[in-house]
Amino acid sequence: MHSLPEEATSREVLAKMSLIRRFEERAGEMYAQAKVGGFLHLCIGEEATVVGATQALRETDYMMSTYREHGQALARGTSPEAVMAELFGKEGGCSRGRGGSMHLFDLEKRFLGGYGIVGGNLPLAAGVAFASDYTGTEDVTVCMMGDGATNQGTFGESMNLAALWSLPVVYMVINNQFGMGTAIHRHSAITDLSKKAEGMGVPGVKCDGMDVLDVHACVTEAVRKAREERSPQLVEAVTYRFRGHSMADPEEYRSKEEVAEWRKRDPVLAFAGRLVEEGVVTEDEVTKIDEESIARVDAAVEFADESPFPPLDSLYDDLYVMGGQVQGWYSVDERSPETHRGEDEREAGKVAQDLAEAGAAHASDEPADEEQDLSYRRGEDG
Ligand SMILES: Cc1ncc(C[n+]2csc(CCOP(=O)(O)OP(=O)(O)O)c2C)c(N)n1
Repeated sequence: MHSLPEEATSREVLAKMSLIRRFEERAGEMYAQAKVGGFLHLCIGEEATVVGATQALRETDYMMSTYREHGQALARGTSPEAVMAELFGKEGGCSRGRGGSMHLFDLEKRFLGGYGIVGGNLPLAAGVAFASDYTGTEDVTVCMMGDGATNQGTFGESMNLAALWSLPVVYMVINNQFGMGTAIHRHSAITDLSKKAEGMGVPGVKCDGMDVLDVHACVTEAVRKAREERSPQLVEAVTYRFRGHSMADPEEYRSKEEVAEWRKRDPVLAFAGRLVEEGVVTEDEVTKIDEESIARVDAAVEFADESPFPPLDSLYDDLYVMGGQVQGWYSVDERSPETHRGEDEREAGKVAQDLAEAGAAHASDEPADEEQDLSYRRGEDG
């Protein structure tokens, strides 16, 4: 058993886990009230993995995550207001309402997202680590993924380059034991994921993802090796998500008994219990910390409610569109200097409507294939 950190740190760790728990619960409620659109993936049950890892980083280190990343942003120090407003798609959000739940981003906190593509963040993290190395800084990048992401091609590609180029990166698998509705033993030939990158030259360790101190100890050592020895590392934190994959998950792939069994190891309650047992805080103080978290989240919801939606005429701001490489009604034609259809959207007025219609017509030009699996169009894949 790891010994507790000093009192102030112990309280900070509990407060962060408690804030994440209360934030996620409320985010789920806001989704049910249709204040949040698109998909919503909660990390309830996984708080120890997020906070244990974040506490191991310097302010100047980078962190990247998946679409299940509200906790990471909060733990990194993005305000609950900015995260909640982003979920609401509002201008006050950390991605100015453009990203939503899956695309939180906060450069100031060196939190580089928020990625909806499973495994898509892995090579990007290698790139960030390469940049740190190339520019001669001591910064380390921690890149988180789920167990399902370890089956993506990007996993092998990224591990190989990280080892080949001695990149200062720690890849962290938050193994919640399911990729959507598929249990790990049904999706991965190797279930000890800490070993999965060994053949590519990246050594790994496994830690107890329900124990914030164990996660912290493992990630701290991995970060040290990445920083000082320029040796990329893999950390597997074994945990469990207490809620469904996303808000639209009937959870038919696991039993209520299994969930109840894991809930007995609730990482927030376990850490609070330990602090009380060792006399660091009283039970009343634990209640107070919880109440403060609820109040922080209340304020975040109020802020998000009051924040405006982004102005309609900013719709095309910040879009990066290639030239001839991307064929489509929306692509920018770089072959001649004058303004083309769609490039001057602020002055567009009615043209915007014409363009939307042209886009729709273009899309419906595709021959329909009756046999095609259209489940993604019904939004079941998120
Ligand atoms: C490249 C890609 N394929 C499929 C999906 C659909 N999808 C969304 S989440 C998910 C499961 C990923 O599971 P895991 O990596 O274990 O992360 P977790 O959701 O458990 O945190 C899948 C297959 C996607 N977003 N991206």
